[in-house]
Amino acid sequence: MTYPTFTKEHKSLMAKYLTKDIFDQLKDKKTQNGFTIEDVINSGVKNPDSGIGAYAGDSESYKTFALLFDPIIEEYHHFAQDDTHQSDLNPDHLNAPTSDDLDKYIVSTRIRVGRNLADFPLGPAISDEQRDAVEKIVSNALNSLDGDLSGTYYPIDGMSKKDSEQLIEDHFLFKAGDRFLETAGLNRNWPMGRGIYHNKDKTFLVWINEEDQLRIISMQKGGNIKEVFTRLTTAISKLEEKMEFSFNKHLGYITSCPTNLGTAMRASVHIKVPNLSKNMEIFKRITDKHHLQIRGIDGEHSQSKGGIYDISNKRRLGVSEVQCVQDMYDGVVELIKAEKELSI
Ligand code: ADP
Ligand code: CIR
Repeated sequence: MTYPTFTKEHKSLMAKYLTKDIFDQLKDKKTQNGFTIEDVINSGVKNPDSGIGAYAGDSESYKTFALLFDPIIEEYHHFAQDDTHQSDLNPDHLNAPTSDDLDKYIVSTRIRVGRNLADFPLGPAISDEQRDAVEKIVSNALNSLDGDLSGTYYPIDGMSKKDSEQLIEDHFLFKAGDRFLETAGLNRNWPMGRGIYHNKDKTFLVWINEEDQLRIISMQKGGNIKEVFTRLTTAISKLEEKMEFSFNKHLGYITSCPTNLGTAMRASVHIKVPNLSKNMEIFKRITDKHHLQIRGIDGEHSQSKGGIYDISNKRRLGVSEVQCVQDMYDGVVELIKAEKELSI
């Protein structure tokens, strides 16, 4: 492979840090799963509007291609190479009292973590057989859960179009990967090996073999953030008894996209803030202060509808899971205060 042609349209951190010199040092390297620098950067080269533009094929990619990943991780997470990751999944450490305001402005709350199995490559480098094996291991483990977490696994292959469209519209199911995931190799052999597990009330869900092998999700209507976090942490520890997740002390939980490393957690609310949406400067000032990201309500790269936004933590690495949720909670309380002031 030769050095890619970057235009001024290429805005990703990958395009910023992949100099010709770094490229030359990486171009002949390969991980044990055969992942190369060409595979790492393909999504960002083909999609100039990528923000990050790089994916890992296995945990080894983060070491083999560290000359590229380290500066990306450092800039995105403000996390230096000698820092170590902190984990805290104890809901008692979260200060998130409920209130009428939270329930009034928050339409729904969702917290997810990404996880991958220690013994398999990540999605961008996994083979069809390995992906099917992951599906089997994870769905069997899920099917043995009981109580509030007990539910059913639904493979996407064989699901009716009507059912899958309804689940996507209701924010429960993922769609086939967009052009970013497609060029990262994450849509190969779609929809085989992919599926969703959920309990009866759809408050506990696990996506299998999307961007990560597991996306463990706790969600419900309204603004009881602590209840959602507590359900999630219980589920994580039950699953940890049944499988080993890919983890290292420096980068935390290993994920295919470097933005998810560490806690791999995104804690979000769908919040109705029509006045703030007309005052983006105030909106942005508050979200920046609390390290939050604003997304549309149909997921990443989507638009807001009816003044409802998806607000979530941006920090994931070098901060604990409790801190991720605390960032979101504190920011949301301040957003609601500002929204109320603007409505007077
Ligand atoms: P991820 O959270 O896995 O990084 P997305 O941003 O694509 O990915 O969101 C996945 C789905 O979850 C989308 O359908 C999105 O609308 C839904 N979602 C995210 N946050 C919430 C929330 N607080 N309430 C309801 N649905 C949500
Ligand atoms: C980009 O670089 O913009 C896309 N590859 C998405 C990056 C954000 N990460 C993610 O959704 N996991």
